[in-house]
Amino acid sequence: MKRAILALTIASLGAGVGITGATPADAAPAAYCASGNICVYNGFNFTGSTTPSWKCGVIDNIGSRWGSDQVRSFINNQTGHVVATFYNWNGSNWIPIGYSQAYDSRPYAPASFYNVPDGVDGIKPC
Ligand SMILES: [Ca+2]
Repeated sequence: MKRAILALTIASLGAGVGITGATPADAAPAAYCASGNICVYNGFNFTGSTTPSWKCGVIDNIGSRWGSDQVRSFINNQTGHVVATFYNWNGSNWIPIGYSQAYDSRPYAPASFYNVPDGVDGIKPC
């Protein structure tokens, strides 16, 4: 039991160091999203870690590489006023839960996108 508590404490300390000890290389430029992409962030105001999606007609499973239910802000920097669709994976199907028409920049994503199991797991950029 003592060992388990110690391991938990070390893990917690490690997480704290990761948050407070970010190097310049870890810090993404604020609100940068390359043209043609929709970029989601796990922090509000385009902070935290980010991942881009860009392939039209394909649901990009961001949950598999970046995480699920944590889209707190996003920038849709695509062209031509295309509409991106945000999806939740309900265990057997992709369910659309939100849309964004380019250009669109949301420092605060809808509350239904994060911290809930039905939050965003995938994005079809266009
Ligand atoms: Ca989800």
